[in-house]
Amino acid sequence: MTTRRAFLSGSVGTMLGAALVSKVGAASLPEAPLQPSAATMPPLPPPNGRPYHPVVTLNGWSLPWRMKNGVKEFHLVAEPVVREIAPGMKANLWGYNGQSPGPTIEVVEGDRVRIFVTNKLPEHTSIHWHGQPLPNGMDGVTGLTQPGIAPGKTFVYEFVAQRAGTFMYHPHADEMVQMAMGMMGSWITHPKNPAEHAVDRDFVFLLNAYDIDPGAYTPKTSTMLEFNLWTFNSRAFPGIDPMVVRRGDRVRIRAGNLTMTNHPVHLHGHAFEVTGTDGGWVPATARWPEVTTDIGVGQMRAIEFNANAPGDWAFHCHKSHHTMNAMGHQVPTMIGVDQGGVSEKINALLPSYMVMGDKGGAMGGMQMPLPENTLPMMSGDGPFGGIEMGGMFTTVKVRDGLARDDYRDPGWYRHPAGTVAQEWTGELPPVTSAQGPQADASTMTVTRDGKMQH
Ligand SMILES: [Cu+2]
Repeated sequence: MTTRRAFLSGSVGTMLGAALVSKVGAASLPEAPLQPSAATMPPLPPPNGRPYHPVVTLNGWSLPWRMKNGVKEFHLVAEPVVREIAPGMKANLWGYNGQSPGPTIEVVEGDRVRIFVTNKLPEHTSIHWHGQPLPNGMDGVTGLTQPGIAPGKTFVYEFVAQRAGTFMYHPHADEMVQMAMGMMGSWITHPKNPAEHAVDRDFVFLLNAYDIDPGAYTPKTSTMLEFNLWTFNSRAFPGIDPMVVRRGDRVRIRAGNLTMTNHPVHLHGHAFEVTGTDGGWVPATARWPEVTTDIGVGQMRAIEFNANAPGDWAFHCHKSHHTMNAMGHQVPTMIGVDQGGVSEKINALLPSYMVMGDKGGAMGGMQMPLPENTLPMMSGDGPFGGIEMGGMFTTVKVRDGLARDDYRDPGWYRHPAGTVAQEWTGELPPVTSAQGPQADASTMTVTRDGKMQH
C-alpha cells in the first residue's frame, strides 16, 4: 500500500527514500513507546516535519512518531494498565501505551497521519477520532464504519489532519465499559502557520470519572451517573500537577469532557476567553470574558488568558461534589443537631464512634482510618493548612522570572507582606446577627400561603 502510494504520487525523492528502506523496515510497525510514569512530561518539540509549539499534557505525555515518506506514523497499543490516581491509590484501568489516558497525539494542519492500533485487550475495540473531518471509513465506529479490532489484531487508520484545533480519541466499541475503564486520549492539530493563535504555554487534559469502591482497584463499568472519582487525566487532587506559568505569559488550557455530566470549570484571579470549541477557533469578535465556562459531555474547550497576577490560583470544576474523592452520599445533614446524648450511648458500645457533621462537614484535619487503596474525600496540604479538596482541583502557579520552558513546581507562593487575609484583633463595632431577637427562627412559623409569622 505504501509502495503503491509512493509510486503514484512519486517524486524522485520519495522513490529514493522508499528504495533505501529495507524490506523488514518497510513491513515493520512503528515503535510503540511505553510510558511508566503518571507525571506531567515536558513538552515534546517536533524532531521533524512542520514546526509547532508543543502542548503540555497535564499528568501525561505526547506520543513520538516515525516520519515515513512524509507520513507521520504513530502506534497506539490498547491494553490493561495500572494508573496511579493520586499517591495512595492505584486503579486497574484500560488505556494506551502504559497509561490512561493514552498519550496526546500532536500533528500539524495538513499532515498526513497514519495510526496503527494494536489491541491487547480481552475484547474487540476501535478508535473514533472525535471531531476530525476525515473519510467516513476512518471514523472508527464499530459495526458502522469498520469491524471491531479483535484481540491480538492491529488496524491502521490514515487521514489528513484538515483542521487545526483540539480533538479527542476514544473507542466506539463496547463504549460504556471501555470509557468507564479509561480508554481515551487528547489530539492536538497545530495551525500550519505557528504564528497563528500562538501562546507561551499550552496545556491539555481530559475530564474523566471513575466509580471505584474504597478498597477496590477496578472501576464499576455499569455505573451510569453516580461516579465517585472525578479526575483530570485520570488523576484526582492532590495527585494533579499544578500548571506552572510565567507572569506575563499568554496561556491556553484545553480540556475535553469524556465524563457523563457537564463540568463548569472555574479559574481564580484571572478572566479568560473561550478561544476554541469543538468546531474550531472562536473569532475574536465573538469572544467574551468569563471566569467559569461549562464544558458539556463530549465537548472540547480551549480557554486563554494573560497570566498577569502572581500567586497560586485555584483551578477547578465548580460542582462541589466534583472536588471531592470517593465518599458516601447517603449522609443526613446534621448541622445544628445536638448529638451529645446519642454519642455517649453509642460510645459505650463502640468507643471509636465520632459525632460528625453538627458543626458542618469540615474533615480536612480529621484522621480517620481509610481502607487500603482509596483517597481521603477532602485533602491536600497547603501552606496554610488542609486545602479540603479532592477530585477535579489543581492550581495555576503564576511566577516571575521562570525560564521559557521551565514547568517545574516552584513550591508555594510567597505572598508580599500585608497581602494575606488574617485574623482581626482590633476593636469591632457591635455586630448585628441574624440570630438576634429580630429573627428568632424558633418562634417563627410558616403559614400555608408561605408567609412567615411569629
Ligand atoms: Cu465537574
